[in-house]
Amino acid sequence: MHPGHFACQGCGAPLAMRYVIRALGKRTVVVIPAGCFSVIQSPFPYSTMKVPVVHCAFETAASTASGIRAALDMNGNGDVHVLAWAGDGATFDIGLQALSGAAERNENIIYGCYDNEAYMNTGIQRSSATPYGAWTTTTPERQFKDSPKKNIIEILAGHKIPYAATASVAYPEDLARKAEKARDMKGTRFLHILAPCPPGWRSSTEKTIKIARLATLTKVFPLYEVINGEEYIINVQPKKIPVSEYFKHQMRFRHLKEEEIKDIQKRVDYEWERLLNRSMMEGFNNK
Ligand SMILES: Cc1ncc(C[n+]2csc(CCOP(=O)(O)OP(=O)(O)O)c2C)c(N)n1
Ligand code: SF4
Repeated sequence: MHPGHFACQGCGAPLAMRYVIRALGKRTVVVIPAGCFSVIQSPFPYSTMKVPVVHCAFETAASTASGIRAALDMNGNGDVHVLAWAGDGATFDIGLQALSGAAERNENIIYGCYDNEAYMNTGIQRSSATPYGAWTTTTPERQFKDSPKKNIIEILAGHKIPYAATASVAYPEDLARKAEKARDMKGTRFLHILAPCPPGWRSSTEKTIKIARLATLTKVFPLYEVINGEEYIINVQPKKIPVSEYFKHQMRFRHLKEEEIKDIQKRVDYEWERLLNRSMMEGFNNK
């Protein structure tokens, strides 16, 4: 990426892109649906990317990427990577059908979702990636989001794609390694990258990395890989830090009462145990 992009200060999304695009290299086409990254990348005729970019309709990141893949293959450009790069709204909600179709066909594309846990570009509306308990402009305080964050990795793992992984801008070496691993595989590869958004999370711009790191250390956003939908590998061991430590830096959780935080802690601990159990099982193909 060139300097001079249009992200807000402290935005996690361009950081995530820098690590991924560096790993993929210049022979890459990037597909961007509507969302903050359409703006971050910059308006036509300017571009902060040093590779070709195709802007597409909100719900079509995976289908556009599939089409570009087919065209490149027909023209003998099989070595060019195709990266779909979408927010959580475009991935978890409105583009899920196209993504599921591409994953089921095992299209030879890399799909990166920078997850800022809401529709940020249109003013912080709730998405299905918004965590339980969070404030958004469509979930006012005391009517906070009362359903859990959709588990997108489980959904992708259910398609038995070769590679699905979570990553975070707070762990750049891990993120770069996962992007390189995805680069060197074929088929549908999915990267789910936590990318904090200071205006949407109501956090200080300088705390982006600290908050993202706390998400992993508190087990709220574990870092792991799923190979062929079966083999689970945990990459970072969390610490015994309560979720309240993660919440306290973000005003979007400030209305939560002690009891509510206790319930969230129980859920987070349960999900972690479940993930741990899965990581102890051997993949079906390894047996
Ligand atoms: C079909 C359709 N519905 C709504 C919009 C308006 N819209 C543009 S960007 C956006 C939000 C995108 O959210 P997300 O995918 O989470 O990305 P972020 O803005 O958070 O980066 C919306 C609702 C649109 N462009 N197309
Ligand atoms: S609103 Fe959030 S996601 Fe969008 S550019 Fe600003 S910090 Fe980044």
